Amino acid sequence: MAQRWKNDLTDTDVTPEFAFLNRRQVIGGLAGVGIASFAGKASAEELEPNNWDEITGYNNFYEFGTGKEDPAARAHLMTTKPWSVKIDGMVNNPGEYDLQDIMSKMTIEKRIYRFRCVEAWSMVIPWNGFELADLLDLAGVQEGAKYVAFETLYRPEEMPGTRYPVLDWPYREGLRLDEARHPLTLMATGIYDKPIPNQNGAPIRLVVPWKYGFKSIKSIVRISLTSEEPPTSWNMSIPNEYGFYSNVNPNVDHPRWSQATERRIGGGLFARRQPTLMFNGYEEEVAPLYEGMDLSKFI
Ligand SMILES: Nc1nc2c(c(=O)[nH]1)N[C@H]1C(S)=C(S)[C@@H](COP(=O)(O)O)O[C@H]1N2
Ligand SMILES: [Mo]
Repeated sequence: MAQRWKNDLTDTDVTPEFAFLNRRQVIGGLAGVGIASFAGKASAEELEPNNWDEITGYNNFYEFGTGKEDPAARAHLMTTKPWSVKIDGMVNNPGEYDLQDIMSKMTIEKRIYRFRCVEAWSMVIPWNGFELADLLDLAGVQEGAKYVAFETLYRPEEMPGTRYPVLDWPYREGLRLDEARHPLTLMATGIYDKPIPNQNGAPIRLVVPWKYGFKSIKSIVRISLTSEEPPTSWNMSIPNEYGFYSNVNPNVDHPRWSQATERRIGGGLFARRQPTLMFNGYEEEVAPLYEGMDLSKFI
């Protein structure tokens, strides 16, 4: 298995929000996964995380409405305790996994990732979480499994947005198994060392930083290993606009807008748009996953 991708914050077991805020964090840029240390590498760059209010006040979570402020206003309606994740399909140890139980077995790390929404806005978010690969190992992936499918909680009485058929609920996403096992792929359980707020996908959500934001499915209740590419909500809804892969790619425009640049949330009214990076800046790490694929076809 590939070596862990390391960018834990340095000085700390307990990090209050101010420590996150007052320190510029180093991220990124390993010369390929498998190199032990990243700090000081030429390709490393500094990222300034967005603040708590930006990260928790401007969200997409259509189960609570389609407005960017709907999740912050309504997601408190969702109850997240107790929480379990059903893991099924092509695994040796299928079952209903209690979240506390899962977390006690995982290594919780800090990761500062760029986040790029398909609507051409972006943020930088300091997550806490564990690698999906470790959870897959716990479940025991069987030979022949090629994809991982995810489902969000569907509980209409707590999710006013699901009264409308904007998407075919429950929200569904999927990854190829090698994408799912990539060390950048995180199951996030915290932000700024606090539990993830409901609007950001409590109590557990996926984070795939080189893909458009909609792949990072929130409030996950089911993970299934399959041999066939699983259906995904946005692809089912608008197939010519949203493909299965949805890698961040400034060279392939969305049918209705350019993907060449992005607006960093919190940059202020007059902030300049910034160029979008191939694979959202994680090209060195993830380009090998797509060798030989025509990325203008496999959108
Ligand atoms: N269940 C669910 N997950 C979801 C969404 C959603 O509507 N429902 N929206 C996606 C989209 S489009 C984006 S951009 C990100 C937003 O994550 P954030 O609110 O933490 O920034 O969540 C993704 N995950
Ligand atoms: Mo998005």
